[in-house]
Amino acid sequence: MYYLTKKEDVAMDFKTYRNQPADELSDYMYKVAREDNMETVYERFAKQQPQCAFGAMGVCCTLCTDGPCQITRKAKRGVCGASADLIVARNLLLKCAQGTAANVYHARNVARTLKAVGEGKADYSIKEEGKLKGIASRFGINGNRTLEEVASEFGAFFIDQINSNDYEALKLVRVLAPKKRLAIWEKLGIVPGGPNSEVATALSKAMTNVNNDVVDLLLHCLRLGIANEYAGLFGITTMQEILAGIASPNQGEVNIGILDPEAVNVLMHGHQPLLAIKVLEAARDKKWQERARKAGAKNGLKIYGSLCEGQQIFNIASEYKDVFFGQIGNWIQQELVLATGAVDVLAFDYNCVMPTISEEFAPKYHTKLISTDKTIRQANVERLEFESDNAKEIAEKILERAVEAFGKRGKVNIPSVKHSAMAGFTTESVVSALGGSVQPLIDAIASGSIKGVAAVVGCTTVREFQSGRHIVGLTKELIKRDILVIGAGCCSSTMQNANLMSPDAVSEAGRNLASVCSSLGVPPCLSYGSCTDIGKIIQTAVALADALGVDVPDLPVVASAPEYMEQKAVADAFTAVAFGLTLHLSPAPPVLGSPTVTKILTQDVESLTGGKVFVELDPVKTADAIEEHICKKRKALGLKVDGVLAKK
Ligand code: XCC
Repeated sequence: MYYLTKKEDVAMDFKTYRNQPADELSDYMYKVAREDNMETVYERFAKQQPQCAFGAMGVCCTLCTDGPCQITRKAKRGVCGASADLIVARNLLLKCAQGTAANVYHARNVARTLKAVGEGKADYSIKEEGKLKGIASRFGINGNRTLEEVASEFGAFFIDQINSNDYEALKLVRVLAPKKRLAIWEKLGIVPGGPNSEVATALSKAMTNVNNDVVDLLLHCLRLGIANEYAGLFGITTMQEILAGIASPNQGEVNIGILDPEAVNVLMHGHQPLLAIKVLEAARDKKWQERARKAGAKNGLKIYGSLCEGQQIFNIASEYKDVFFGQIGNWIQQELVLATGAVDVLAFDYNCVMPTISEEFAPKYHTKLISTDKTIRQANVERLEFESDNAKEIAEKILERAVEAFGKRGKVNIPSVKHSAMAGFTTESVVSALGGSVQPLIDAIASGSIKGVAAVVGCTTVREFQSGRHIVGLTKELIKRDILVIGAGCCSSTMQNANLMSPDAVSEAGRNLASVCSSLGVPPCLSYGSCTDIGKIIQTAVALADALGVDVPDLPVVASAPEYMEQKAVADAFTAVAFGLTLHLSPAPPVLGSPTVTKILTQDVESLTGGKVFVELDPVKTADAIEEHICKKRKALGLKVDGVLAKK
């Protein structure tokens, strides 16, 4: 296993990589933007170099007015007396709290919509009755009443859970957590209460001169990780599936080249897909297609997805093939997508919209921006804020603005190459593709046809000039070694752009994995969707562990966030570790300034939860480490390793 323990490991061989996009279409658009004198994320990153080493190591504290303090050879403590360990742990807890709060905010929005549906006050209906009744019954909500009553009661229950106090264990955890996990969490005292309350307590603990106990601060990160799963990720996907339908495998087009120069193009960008569904439904109205044609768009009006929002639409796109035209790209690509000049409306909800979109790119390339979530305020951006009872109205306005903006287009420059990919995998759809149970997957793992499973998830980053290179390099290495890859978030987009999520990507897979995937007609890299769908990956791991009668850490399964970037990823990382997963991270999180925190996260925590973190910046070495871990777990389960049946 590879661990980062030295300060020098933060540095990278900067000569090896170009600070430019990794995939050819993005690279093409990057050159277009540069010729137009636009500064992109790449130039901004270059201009920030060298970045502050204290910040990178996590040993910069800006909490009080006696600071900012930095831990150096000369100064082992900040003015208040805080050590490097304490500063690093507090900084990490703050990031984890912020990420948890964001996921829970998203879950609360979905719960409000579900409740409003039950009260007859929303533009939505229940698509998955069985799923709603199934989950509601686990919390004692009687399914023999009307669907509306069940929806309203479950929505209200979920909101109450979010708002409950942290001195009472969260019911969501007590009821839904696998028994073996729950026992471990109880022993560690990390069964969380209400997530908002947990976040508030975390913020209090991370104040100046409150808590000096590094272990307690890190255990609080784990508490937040568990709350993040059940009150955040699990809630988001479950309730969105109830309202929008369960993901099902389908084929679609991806990357910038799919934008149609002859259509009015609407991009739904962000993380919360419920409004996008109304936009898709509205776009079906012939009126909009006619208005688009009348405005000069020969091919009418088309809707596309971007970032995690797009991945979630892609998951259920079988239903919207007539109006949904594909998934455009990942976080790094957003400026480049606008540089095509072909995006008429970019409608975005919270998270992952660069400020340069509204300040520089949209004005330059004619794009009309619309923000749809009340957390957002951006100068010169029209606000059409989503409420569950005004979604149809907003959807119509978005389409209207798009037709208007089409008439203002300047030059259009779209790369001519198109890629396709398959999406729509989830525990249910994987089980149904396997004929109704996880047993075939277990058999394939037991026989060695699938050596193990790696969840390659999360963001993209330009740090260390990765820009998708780590995601693609690692994924290729893993499938070559017969390790099935599950993608989510911007990792899914990056794999889609590199043609790794199309069934013909089996040509890149090892012989055994290729044969399993070919017989099922699926790619060797399965997209579970958005970064918020990471919760579903955890559920698949739990289902596998349950079927085998083991605990999650015993599985030949690894998680990796090869280009993690923002705070939700920190919360998700603690979710993974709390569930006992070994987690690869790159770039290095800002903890290396504390040998204690680094050691706890990379070693000691394994004896507590079974999970741990390792950092590796090189994709091939990352694959080596993942394969080594998977083989170790196979051996412990008595499964064949390299064709030999291992002794227990
Ligand atoms: Fe943002 Fe989700 Fe990260 Fe991509 S993966 S950079 S959070 S869009 Ni979520």
